[in-house]
Amino acid sequence: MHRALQQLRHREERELTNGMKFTYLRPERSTNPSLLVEGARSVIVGMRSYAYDDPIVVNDGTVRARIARYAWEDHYGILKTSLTAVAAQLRRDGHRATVFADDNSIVDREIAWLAGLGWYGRNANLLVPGKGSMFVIGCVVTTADLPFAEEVPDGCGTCSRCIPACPTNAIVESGVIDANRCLSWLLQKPGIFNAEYREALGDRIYGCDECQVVCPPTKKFGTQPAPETVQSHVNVLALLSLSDTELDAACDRWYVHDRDMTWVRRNLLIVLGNVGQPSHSDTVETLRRYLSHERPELRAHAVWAAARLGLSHLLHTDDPHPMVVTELQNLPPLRGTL
Ligand code: B12
Ligand code: SF4
Ligand code: SF4
Repeated sequence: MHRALQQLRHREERELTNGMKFTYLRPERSTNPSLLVEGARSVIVGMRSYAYDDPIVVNDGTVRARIARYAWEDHYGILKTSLTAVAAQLRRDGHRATVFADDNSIVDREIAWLAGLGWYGRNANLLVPGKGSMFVIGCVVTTADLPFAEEVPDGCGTCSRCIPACPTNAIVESGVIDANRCLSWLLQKPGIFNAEYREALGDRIYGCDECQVVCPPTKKFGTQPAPETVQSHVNVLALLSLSDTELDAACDRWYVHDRDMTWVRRNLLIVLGNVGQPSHSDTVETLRRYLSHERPELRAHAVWAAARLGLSHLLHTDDPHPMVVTELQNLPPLRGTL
């Protein structure tokens, strides 16, 4: 995994990581499976498809926010259960075996690439030939001696559709994402959401699928009907009215920094500014509440949302907090689609 280690360091040097920790926290460890399991000889990689068709969503006038497909259900949990069965069998056969899936212990795509499961797309995702990239990845690191896999050749060819399709131009080179711009990271990063990318966020509340939904090999293959239990959208105003405990339970599958619900509320306020309706009394009441919220980060994003919806008369122009003052001095233009 020498290439992955080099890339992790290189991206830090180029300031493309924007505070991400994940596999960047301990690069030597996340690129060396033998540090995870003593005497490791092989890694078995498993992938689970999340390429569901769009579920039917009835337009009942509620303000909805979109969840990226990988989070429509607990794909990691399901994958881990399967890999745990593989690990249990390896242990019965006398080997050591430990399961890892999206837990930052190992660079999952690189291990899947080494296992011959796919190629790296220009959108940085690992694509399975004939099935595309909508897969989550997990693995079992084991002391069992298993045969080497063969490398899958590049399948992008002359295509480069994902690059201009990214709403924030975050694909800065083939296979390289700038986390300063990637909406998927900006939604997870704590603090003020960079104003430059708030409009581009649209109605996304968790993750972003744009560079995958335009990808011909991903679009063309591998779709399957979504089970009725998946959650593809959330109700913005309903979530904004919940207590922290209720909101935490409503988004328990999402990665939220320190489980601090401020960041989920912040994202919901931006979506409200992007797709909410100023004529709805619920929208006005919600913004009123957040413009007086005790957290200045939330007052700041409520200022942005209210101004974008043409509700500037709600603003407290005398709010002294520097975060809010900055927003008041840089109000966005009225949303074009009102
Ligand atoms: C940090 C992280 C993120 C960050 C940064 C993503 C990034 N591309 O760097 C953020 C939060 C933005 C993110 C977003 C997403 N992520 Co993410 N993320 C991770 C995490 C935790 C670590 C990734 C990592 O270590 N990157 C390090 C860099 C160095 O690796 P890389 O970007 O893949 O770089 C490789 C290529 O550049 C390649 N390469 C080198 N030279 C060249 C040259 C060419 C020409 C090419 C094409 C490639 C290439 O080699 C590098 C590695 O050696 C992993 C889980 C894990 N533990 O690994 C999940 C993971 C990568 N994410 C995943 C998913 C599903 C997503 C999203 C689709 C979720 C969403 N819908 O929003 C998006 C996709 C964004 C994108 N286009 O990459 C899956 C990917 C599955 C797959 N099929 O590829 C993973 C593996 C989680 C999992 N276990 O399933 N993610
Ligand atoms: S996930 Fe979205 S923002 Fe990030 S690179 Fe892909 S299209 Fe761009
Ligand atoms: S859109 Fe084209 S270039 Fe981008 S990952 Fe898919 S096949 Fe590769």
